[in-house]
Formats: sequence, C-alpha cells, structure tokens
Amino acid sequence: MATSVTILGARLQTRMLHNRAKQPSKFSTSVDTLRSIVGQSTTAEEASNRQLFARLQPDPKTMDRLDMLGLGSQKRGRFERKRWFRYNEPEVKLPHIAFFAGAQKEPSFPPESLPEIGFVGRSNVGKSTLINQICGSSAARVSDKPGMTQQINFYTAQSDFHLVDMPGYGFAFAKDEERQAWLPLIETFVRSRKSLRRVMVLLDARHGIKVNDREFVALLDRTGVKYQFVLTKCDLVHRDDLARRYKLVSQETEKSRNCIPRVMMVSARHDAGLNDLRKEILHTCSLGQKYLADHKKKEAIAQAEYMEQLKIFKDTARPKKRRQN
Ligand SMILES: Nc1nc2c(ncn2[C@@H]2O[C@H](COP(=O)(O)OP(=O)(O)OP(=O)(O)O)[C@@H](O)[C@H]2O)c(=O)[nH]1
Ligand SMILES: [Mg+2]
Repeated sequence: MATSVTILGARLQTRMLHNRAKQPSKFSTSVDTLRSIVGQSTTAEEASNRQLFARLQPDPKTMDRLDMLGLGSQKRGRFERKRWFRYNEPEVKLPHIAFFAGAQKEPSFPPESLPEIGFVGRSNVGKSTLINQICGSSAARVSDKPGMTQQINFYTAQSDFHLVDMPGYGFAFAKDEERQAWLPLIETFVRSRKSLRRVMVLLDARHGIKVNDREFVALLDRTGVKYQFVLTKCDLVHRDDLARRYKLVSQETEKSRNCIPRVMMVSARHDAGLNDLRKEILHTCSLGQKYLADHKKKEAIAQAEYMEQLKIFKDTARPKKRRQN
C-alpha cells in the first residue's frame, strides 16, 4: 500500500514539473534579446556556425607560421610527441614609452607633433597589455575588469612616435549608453588627427569579428583612415582554430580599401608574434632605417638556422604509429 502511494506521488510530481516546463516563464528572454546582451549568436545558429567553423580547412602555410612563432595552444597528451619548436627570432626593440597626455574631450588632445598609431577594440581585448608588452613597459594600466581605460591615453616613445590607447567599446552586460559612450570621442579623434598613421583594430582570437567591431570598422571606412586587424590572446586558442580564425579574418580584409591585408597574430602572455607587430609599427612610422638597419641580416641567419633544425627534426622524427584494427 505504502509503495503504491509513493509511486503515485512521484508520478504526480513528474506531471506537475512537465506542465510547469510547458508554461512560458516570465523570466524567459527571446533569442534576439539574448543575442544583443551577450553580443553573439546563440542556439541553432551558433551551433551551425561552430560546425561550419570546424569544417574550415586550416591553411598549411599558416600552420607552419604558427609553429614557427609559437602561436596558438597545443594540447600535449602523455603519448603525443612535441611536434614543433620555436624559431629563435632576433628581437626588434622599440623604445620605452612614457605617458604624456590623456583626453576625455577633443580640446584636450595634444598637438600633432609625431606619427601616431592607435589601438582600438572591444573592452578587455588586451589593448593596454599589448602596448606595454611591445615596448617592454608597464606605463599603460591593465585590468581583468572591462572598461579600465576611460580616456584616450597618449604614450610617447622617445619622441619618435606616439602610441594611443583608446577606451574599449561594447563589452557585454553593460547598458547600451555605457557601451557606446566612448564611440563619439574615438570617432572625433580618428576624424581629426592628421598624424594618425594607422589604427590597429584588436580582435580576441577566440571570438573574431563581432557586431561592434563591424560597426567600428564601418566608421573607420567612412573616415578613410588605414586600419589593420590584430588577433590577440592567441595563447588561448588551439592552433588549428587559430589558423581557421586567421583565414576568416583575412577574408574580411578584402572588403575594404582602407584595411591592410596583413592580419597580425599576437600573444602578449607568451611573447609571440610581437616582433611582427613592432616591425609593422616602425615601417608605418617610417622608422625602419633607424631601428631595423641590421635586423634583416640577423633575421636571415636565424631563419636559415631554424630551417636547418626543422629539417633534421623532421628527418629524425619517428612516424606516428597507426592503430591496427
Ligand atoms: N591569456 C592572455 N591574456 C591576456 C593577453 N593580453 C591581455 N590579457 C589579459 O586580458 C585582460 C584585459 O587586458 P587589458 O590590456 O586591460 O585590456 P584592454 O583592452 O586594455 O581593456 P579596456 O581598457 O578595459 O578596454 C587582462 O587580464 C590581461 O592580463 C594575452 O595575450 N593572453
Ligand atoms: Mg585598456
């Protein structure tokens, strides 16, 4: 008797739960709202996007380059051999930077005395960290919390050029007006500065180009300023996925005449890919002669050494054992 009552009770409870699940909850949000809050596609669309992304074939040349520079993470299990080693790149040295001006309004912009390189991107994408890392400095403030940089900060590099750290746009879970607060200031800056040689648009390598990035890039296209994509935090992405992301973003560069077709990949944490960015900055500011005079020779020697080591490594590497079924 007691057991039948318990079974009946359990069935009733399951039915009630089932009915409750069928009723629309007052807290349920539509997919669109969720998308606008999180700033990314969800449910079915997301799943299909992920599947499409995984089906993309990484380019072997890109994979070689990632191996060479030590970009992208690679899980190494107990039985997996280390398949790559890093190229011993001669370091390109940028001068130390020092903070020299901060602006929350146009009248506070400093005079346009030197060539400028701007760093923009979503909040927390790693702008300030990257500026510090490429110059071996700690002048720019970094934080885990999005929205740390609250004004346009100008850093001077030994009176040769300026690096400009901009506030981040569009972090998730912020109110719309907060999200867009810095855009007018950044737009004014980008429109008015004749000395602005290039804008580095930083993209988190895990996420690629988001809606806010597209909006911002459209703004840059309207102003006619040259910009270049930089994939950041590459240490957090698996090497195959990084090569896929690189392919997708490279395709995006073809859409605009103002976009530089070379996509940069960096990891401030692993100090990888930074030399390429340093060189790009120096060439853009016409400082190649001053800073890179004997670099090409050193680079050629280092690359030849790397290729030799790689050949020996490949010749001596044990072929992978195939499982016998
Ligand atoms: N794993 C990893 N983390 C990074 C890298 N670069 C930056 N971070 C981390 O990302 C967080 C945000 O870095 P910030 O440099 O403050 O980012 P930001 O874009 O300047 O942020 P806002 O000023 O808020 O717009 C910090 O916790 C950094 O340590 C990277 O290359 N790899
Ligand atoms: Mg910052």
